[in-house]
Amino acid sequence: MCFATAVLIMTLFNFILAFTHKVNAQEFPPDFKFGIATASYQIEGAWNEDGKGENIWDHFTHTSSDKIFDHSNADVACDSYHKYETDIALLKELGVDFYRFSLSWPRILPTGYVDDGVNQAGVEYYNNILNLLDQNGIEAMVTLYHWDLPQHLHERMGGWLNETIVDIFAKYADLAFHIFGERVKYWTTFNEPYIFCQYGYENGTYAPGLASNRGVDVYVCGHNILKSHAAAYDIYDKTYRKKQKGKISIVLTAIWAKPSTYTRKDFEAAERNLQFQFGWFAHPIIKGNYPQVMINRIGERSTKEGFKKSRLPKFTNEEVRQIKDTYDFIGVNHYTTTMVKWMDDVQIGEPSAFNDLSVEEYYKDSWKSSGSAWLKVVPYGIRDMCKWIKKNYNNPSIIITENGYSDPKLILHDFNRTIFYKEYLKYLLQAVYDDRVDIQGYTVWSLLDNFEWNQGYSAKFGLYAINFTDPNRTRIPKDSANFYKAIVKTRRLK
Ligand code: GBH
Repeated sequence: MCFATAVLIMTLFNFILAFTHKVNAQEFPPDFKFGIATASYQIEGAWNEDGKGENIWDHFTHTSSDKIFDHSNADVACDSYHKYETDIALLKELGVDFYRFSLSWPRILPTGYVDDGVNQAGVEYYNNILNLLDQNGIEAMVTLYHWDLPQHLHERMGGWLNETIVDIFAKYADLAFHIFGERVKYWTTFNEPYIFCQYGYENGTYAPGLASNRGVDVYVCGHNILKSHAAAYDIYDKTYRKKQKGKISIVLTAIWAKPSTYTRKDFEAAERNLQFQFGWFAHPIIKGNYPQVMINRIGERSTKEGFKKSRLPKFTNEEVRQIKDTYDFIGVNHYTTTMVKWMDDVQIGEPSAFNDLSVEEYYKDSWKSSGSAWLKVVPYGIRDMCKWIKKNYNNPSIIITENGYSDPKLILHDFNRTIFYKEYLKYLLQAVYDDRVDIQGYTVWSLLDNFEWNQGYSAKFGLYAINFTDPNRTRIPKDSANFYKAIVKTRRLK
């Protein structure tokens, strides 16, 4: 064989190699899991049926409907309390490996306290769901707390602002593990504490609507959440893990922060933004304490403001030991990206979490919008976020526990959503193959159009549409449902 032919063959060979690599890179790893998510308050309805206690969102929507965009509430919502069989049939249709849903604490414990008695009808409801999932070969990923605190706890003892909630939550978690744990593969304690502490106790835009003690309560909330998480993890670890063989962790807000320019200052601002957001919870759980930048900045500002102690509470050494390493994976909710720009520290005056952070945030004009002002379509953000977590937090196992796109109205031919998923998954695969991030699964938010918190029913995230004036709450598949179904089935993007 002459030299030229050999070169030609080699080139061809290399080309084929590169090509098959590209093709394989479209394929999800063999043990990668696909799921879809909901949350109790957003879908269940039946807000006062069969002994369920009131939760802070029932109370908030009933008393402050002006804070909800369309003045709506989730009294009926998707009526999933009565239609769970239909919902599970949809999961079966999609072919997902797991279903992520949350337990309504006051449906199980009307006052929040185990000692006040268990509501058997509530237990039955979740038993039915878990049994049906099991019969259909769908794994359960269960969130203990997706924002619907028993109203009684809020009124009687101050909810997340009172340290004694740690023990109250631990008892609820223990009960849930005991009753449901045999059928639960993944537990998560809290969904996005960054959001509910900030919106519930600093801005007041979410239940319980407090905004009277800015820069203080928000951190107390976070502190008690971290201790409650650790207590629940410890109980699972000591009493249930061996027998039930599940995994347990927490779900964190992960909005990617891109520096405005490639200057040291903007990099520092973007990094600080991530530390005040993701690091606030990830740092204690993975490394044992709050990010140093939070400790320093909140400490310094507190002193200047005349506080005797930092507004950011301190963990004792014992607490640091208890909180460190309380994760079997990290749950990552990723939707979007913000641009972050350095700015001079806000002058000392009224304390606030915003002032503690002191960065400027904006969206790029070129980013496509969705039905939610905060949700811009920035597909590469999911890859950069995962890479950042790998680098900063010892390469943890990651499960994307939420990712999704909203339409402003009922759209069945939801082309934008399909493109959204296609693009985000493309970058997720790059994180898996090119950056070697340990991503074990992916979860679509959400199964159904549902009650989108302060946006009411005006933002629609579902793969299945619901017309909320239809008393039957009929579920109608969107094009994106077929799209996701194909991905789950073929385990590949193209
Ligand atoms: C998730 O939070 C939640 O876990 C889930 O329940 C929710 O349905 C889903 O996202 C979609 O939003 O009112 O303009 O100030 C994601 C983070 C935090 C994004 C609150 C919207 C309110 C923006 N969300 N934020 S605004």
